[in-house]
Amino acid sequence: MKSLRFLLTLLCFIAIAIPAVLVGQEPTVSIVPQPVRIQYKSGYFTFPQKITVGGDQRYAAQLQYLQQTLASQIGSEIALNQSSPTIEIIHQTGMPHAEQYELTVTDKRIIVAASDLRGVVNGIQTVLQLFPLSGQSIRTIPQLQISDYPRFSYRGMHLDVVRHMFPLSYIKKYIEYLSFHKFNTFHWHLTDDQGWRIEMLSYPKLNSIGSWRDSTLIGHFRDTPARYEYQRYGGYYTREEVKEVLAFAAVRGITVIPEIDIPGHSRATITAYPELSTEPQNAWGVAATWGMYNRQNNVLAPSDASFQFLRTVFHEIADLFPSTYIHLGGDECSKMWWKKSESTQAFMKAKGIKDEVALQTYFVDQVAGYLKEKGKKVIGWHEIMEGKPDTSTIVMNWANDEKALEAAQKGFKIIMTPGKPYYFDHYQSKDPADSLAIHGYNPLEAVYRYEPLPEKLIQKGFEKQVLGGQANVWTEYMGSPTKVDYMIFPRMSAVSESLWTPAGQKNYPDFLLRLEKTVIPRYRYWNSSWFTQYRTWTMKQP
Ligand code: TNX
Repeated sequence: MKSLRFLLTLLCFIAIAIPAVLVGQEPTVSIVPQPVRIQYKSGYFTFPQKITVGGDQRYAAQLQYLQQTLASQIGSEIALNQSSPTIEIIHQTGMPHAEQYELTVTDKRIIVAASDLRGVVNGIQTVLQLFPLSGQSIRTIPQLQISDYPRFSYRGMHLDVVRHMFPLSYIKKYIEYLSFHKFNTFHWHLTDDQGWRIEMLSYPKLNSIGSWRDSTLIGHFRDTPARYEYQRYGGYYTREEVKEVLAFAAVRGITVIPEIDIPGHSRATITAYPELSTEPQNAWGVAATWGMYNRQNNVLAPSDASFQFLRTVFHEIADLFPSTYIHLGGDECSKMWWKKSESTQAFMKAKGIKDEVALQTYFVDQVAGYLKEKGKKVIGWHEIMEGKPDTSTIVMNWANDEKALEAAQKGFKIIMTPGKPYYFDHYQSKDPADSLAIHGYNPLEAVYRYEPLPEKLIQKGFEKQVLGGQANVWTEYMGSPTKVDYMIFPRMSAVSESLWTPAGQKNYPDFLLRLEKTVIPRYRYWNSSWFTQYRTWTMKQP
């Protein structure tokens, strides 16, 4: 029996090693995002009968994560073994980069060394990519040494759970996607015109009224006449569910940044509490359609009631989420409501606020102050710099490089989330039969080739102000997890490499090979869908 097993192992080894030798290639590993440095050694690590994991107890939760994830991935049990584990996690101080890990594969062992939790998680993700998925017959890993750390400190993915809401299990799955790709931030867009998606203790009507809409637009926003599905739609994540997500994310090194979008995108809020609106007499209703300037709208009125509301709500959010940064939206706030509201104009006059743009800044400043009381800081969409908010605020730029330059010149730190090409609600093909999307064309190649640090900023010495980037997933046209998967994959894999790998080491053809070898099988393993025609739809398409 033993000799048969030996013979089988030998045959497997030959099957893998010989083809590489015949074509004169060293065996290589295929990792996304591409690590900073991989040094190959001669020889292999051959999987033992029983793989065990162990290591530094300050990373006990990550060890358990590795144990469980690897066990289900390879389809056999993995035990904890503190004395001589096959895969060991070591705490090693003095690594020069945050989130760095060093991974060593010898003939008998795999060692991950890191000096912080995210470094450990990043190392674990590389280990998971070195191992086969159940059903694959690989039994060896080349001996090697990987030294790896991120190019940018902020690497995020956003998800709008308002236009469509997704089950808690999918929120966790999404966070798993992020961790796998070595992102470190999940931006959770929790409120908007079409609903309020987080349980609030202080203002319960945000949930009993604001979380539900009577109907939902069918088809594209531009279609006339507009058609609706007349069915109550909505819901919200309870505080217990949010805590579950936060715990799940923490193990995986992911910070969750909640977004409460103010002072625009407030239809759900003013439906629940009309007294916060500039037109309280109006029966607003939670929005059933998309877009903002025409078919729906309204904003918060500046009043004692509104500021009391904002202080209480942001305090409640700040108490629930451990993240230092809280996102207050600030995008697309139509000024027309403030212009035509007598009480707003009176408020502005009393406070010496010169115009509606300054009023928007006033809102941002007030909320920043409330968050400061809780030791928190602000992120907002780039419209918040229409005025002059405090420069400890981070600007999330969804426009172009010019806007990034403006933000840098005003002294802000910036996260790059340009609509082109980091909006995944845009099409990834020009096939008229492709599944409905908002507009635009952001094919995989454009996403991969995009450089998150604009040349203009480098020339002016502002490169340190760009913290990183993020892709945004607005879900007007994504009604299910399957559709979200289809829109994010494989583009999310491309973003991960742009935010992690040194710019000079990016290589699109090589990325495609690694994608196909390592990542697409993972989508399949996750039972996730993805856009398959990415080799056809390139940047050259007219
Ligand atoms: C603009 S970008 C929005 C969202 C929409 C998105 C559609 C931004 C900060 N706000 O409310 O969903 O366009 O692409």
